[in-house]
Amino acid sequence: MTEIWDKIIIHADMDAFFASVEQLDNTDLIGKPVVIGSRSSRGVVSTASYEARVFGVKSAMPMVKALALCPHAIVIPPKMERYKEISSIIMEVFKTFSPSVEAISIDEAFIDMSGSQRIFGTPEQMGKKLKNDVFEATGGLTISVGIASLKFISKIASDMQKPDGLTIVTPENITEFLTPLPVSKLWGAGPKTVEELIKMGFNTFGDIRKAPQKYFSDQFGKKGIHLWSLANGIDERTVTEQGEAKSIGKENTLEKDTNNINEILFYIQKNADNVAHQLRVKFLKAKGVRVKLKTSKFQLLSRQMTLLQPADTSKELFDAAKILLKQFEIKKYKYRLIGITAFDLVEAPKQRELFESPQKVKNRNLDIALDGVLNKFGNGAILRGSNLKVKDNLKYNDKSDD
Ligand code: TTP
Ligand code: MG
Repeated sequence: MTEIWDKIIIHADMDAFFASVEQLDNTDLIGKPVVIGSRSSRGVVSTASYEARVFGVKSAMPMVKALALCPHAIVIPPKMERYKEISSIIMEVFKTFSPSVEAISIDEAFIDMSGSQRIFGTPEQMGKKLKNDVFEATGGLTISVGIASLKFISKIASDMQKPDGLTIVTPENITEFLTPLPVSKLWGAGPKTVEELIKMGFNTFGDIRKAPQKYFSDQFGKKGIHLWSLANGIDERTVTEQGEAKSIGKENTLEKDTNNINEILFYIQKNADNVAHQLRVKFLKAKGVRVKLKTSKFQLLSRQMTLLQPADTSKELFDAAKILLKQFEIKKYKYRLIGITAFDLVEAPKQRELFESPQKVKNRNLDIALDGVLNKFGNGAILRGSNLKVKDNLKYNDKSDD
């Protein structure tokens, strides 16, 4: 295979991830049916080793049912910290292949290898090297890899020959690959949509391809166009590196509900400090700001805006939030939760001062001074003088939503 592909996208996903880590850490478990989850009557299966899957055990199944299917299963409670550690190792391996890595869960990512054929060789050589490097770096874990010129096809492909699979779909083979696939493989079609499609007589991608696009948009609206496009091998999506941080937010649940504007501003300011700090640490700027209020009756209200310029200082976020607050009918309700989120994140240029007004540089310098204190003593370390009065109303104060 010597042809050069226009785009090469890898999707890589660890095999029976949590269970395989347990087998790696305890060789007595190798070859045995291992089920991760709590044994309690309401416990749910996180995942199962392939030895347990033979009995029908799978993720999200009640533990009681799993043990009925496989009574000799070895049940192990999850060790999240350990799985996260291994996750970082595999993500590091991915980054040695391409700067463009989009992690989509703890054990899987897209890697954009477009234009790398001269360095890494054919897609097959890339896949083999990736599997080998993950195996070596983790001390013996296997990963399944799918490679295609379209994102969603690489995702379907990585699942085709699990465990320890390598599935390559060349651009010429796309139609042949997609035609027999069941509609349940359509990315974005939930169980309800799948049921509807089957009822309408669409069992495979091939069935969908025979229908005109208009039929799908009439039946399902925008989503219909998306599903029809996938079935036809059309997918414009690219690998987005910032996959892990699409937004950064901070919110507080209060001890006592309030609609006092000064109190609300206090929490907004405090959260803006925190969010701006996180943005700067990650060298990101936000193009949008959202304010979120939850009423005493748990109704969630939110307002958002696009900023004139991407921002990463507390003052800029706070100023935007103040404008947004005017759009709520504040006095109409009392609030139990107050939050601010920065979204539409872009990478911040490193030499930003060169292009900024003296006032903006001053804002940033104040924020950077706060960063120093926060880094050294943790997030609770500093409160602005104007904010000290109301801090007692905090129930628990640290919920990030990024
Ligand atoms: P998956 O990649 O979906 O599953 P897996 O790695 O266990 O198995 P496969 O070989 O089919 O990829 O999810 C990764 C981990 O996320 C999984 O090991 C446990 C966890 N998880 C849950 O806790 N609950 C769930 O419902 C699912 C699907 C996964
Ligand atoms: Mg997996």
